[in-house]
Amino acid sequence: MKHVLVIGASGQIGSELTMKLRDCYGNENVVAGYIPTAELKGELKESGPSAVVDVTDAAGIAAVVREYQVDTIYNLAALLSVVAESKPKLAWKIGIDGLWNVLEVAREQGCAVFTPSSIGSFGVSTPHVKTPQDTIQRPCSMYGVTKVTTELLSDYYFNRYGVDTRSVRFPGIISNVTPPGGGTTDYAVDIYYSAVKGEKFVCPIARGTFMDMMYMPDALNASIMLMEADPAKLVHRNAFNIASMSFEPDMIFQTIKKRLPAFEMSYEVDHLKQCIADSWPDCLDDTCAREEWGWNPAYDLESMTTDMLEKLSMRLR
Ligand code: VAH
Repeated sequence: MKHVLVIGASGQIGSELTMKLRDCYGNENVVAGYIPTAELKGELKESGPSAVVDVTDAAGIAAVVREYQVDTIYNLAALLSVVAESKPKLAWKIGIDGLWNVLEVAREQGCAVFTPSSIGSFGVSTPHVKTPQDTIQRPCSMYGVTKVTTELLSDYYFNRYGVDTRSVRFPGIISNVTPPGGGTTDYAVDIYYSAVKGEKFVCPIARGTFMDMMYMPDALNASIMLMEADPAKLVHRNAFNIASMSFEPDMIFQTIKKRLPAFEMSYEVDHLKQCIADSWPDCLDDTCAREEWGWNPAYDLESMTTDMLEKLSMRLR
């Protein structure tokens, strides 16, 4: 049975990924790694082992990997795109210095490593529609710079040292559990909260701005499927394009309004978020993921909206 460490277990993806991994591999076999300022709570804390893991502390990571005989590390430590622009040095320290520590521990102790990239790894010179798996990557944000470097460093550790590194390029992730923390795509989560609370939503992204988005259950399945995939079939490793839906603000608004007719939205464009969003692709070509490890999302905008409104209504009303 796998022994897994999730670094960044209190984050938007990490918190749900930890619970999903515990379902897959057994509660006791999945360690929730967290930083002291992001204390774990509730089922995440009670359902299995946890440990303080600061990605900038190599010795600390190594000690936890040894103590729990970890063979697979999901490294989700990162600053998201908007926050990274206000703290670029910290974004690099966590995203890349931290990744170096994780890869060195993995090399010394024989662990597989999953460190996600993002659609943020592309820039304005990348083809925006049906973005190819292999194409130009000249991002303009610090978040994007750390994600391209993540892909290259992970490839290097596989090619040079044989470390089993794998990852995907996540789109904007939408979930009904842990709110997002400082990203360009946060609007696609916040809009559902406003709708369920009966509040008018003020959208920070301009009408007509397409971005790839994905419901959390599909993102979690993609991460685990890839790490379970037959390595002999992987032509690519870091990082697979994965896609499930591409929409712009008016499309998600109309999908919600069909279900909640009183829901209203206006626009107040946030310049930084819009500048980042304009540099990202409209929609990815994820043929390689589908062919090499069977990627196949379950949710589209309609089914995600039904589930989001149902789950949030139960929790917030
Ligand atoms: C962000 N939600 O907006 C993250 C993600 C592709 C988007 O990286 O920064």
